[in-house]
Amino acid sequence: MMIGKSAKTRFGAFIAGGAMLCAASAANAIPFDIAGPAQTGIDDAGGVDVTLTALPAGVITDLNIQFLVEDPTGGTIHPEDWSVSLIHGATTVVLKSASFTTHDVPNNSWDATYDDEAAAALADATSFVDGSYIPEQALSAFDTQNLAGDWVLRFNDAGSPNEDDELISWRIFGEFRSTAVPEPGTLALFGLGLLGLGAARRLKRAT
Ligand SMILES: [Ca+2]
Ligand SMILES: [Ca+2]
Ligand SMILES: [Ca+2]
Ligand SMILES: [Ca+2]
Repeated sequence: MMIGKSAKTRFGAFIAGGAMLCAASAANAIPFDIAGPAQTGIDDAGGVDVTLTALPAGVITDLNIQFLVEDPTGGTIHPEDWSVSLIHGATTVVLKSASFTTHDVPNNSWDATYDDEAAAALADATSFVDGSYIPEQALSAFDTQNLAGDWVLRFNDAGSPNEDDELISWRIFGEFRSTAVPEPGTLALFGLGLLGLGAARRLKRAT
């Protein structure tokens, strides 16, 4: 079947309108990077919660977490002993379990980033090497949730407690969309898209 000229014009206007809307929503994706407090004794018996409170409200589209753990006495850290989870509202994501029986890369610090889009998961061979890892459970569980509110980083030592593991720093970072009222510029683009559709309809009627 041949596509008539008017149908082509209309389709073209639709694509143009859609492209404008996409450009508007991409421009609306805002990076965030929020630091939490340091915490001593994250390997204390009974577990330790560390909380940061995010102020900006908006819909999360990607969330990653980075933390730096160190033994300030210069001794070896023992992340193989503990699980670490990130909790927000009713959602808990396990970043790593206390599943390692070996400690293949002994060190006195570990700078870890957990990111669904990282190249690989943590393994015995890369245990506690600084770098980015795919978490045990997907951080995308937080996508579409509100960034605002408490974020709890939970450590739970299932091995030998009190080995001087300390949280030096941590942060959540990624992108979210503000839920604030759309800016006039966004509305203007949306209006242009609709104008394009209207013009296409008028063109169709004229032919
Ligand atoms: Ca993601
Ligand atoms: Ca990510
Ligand atoms: Ca321990
Ligand atoms: Ca130690």
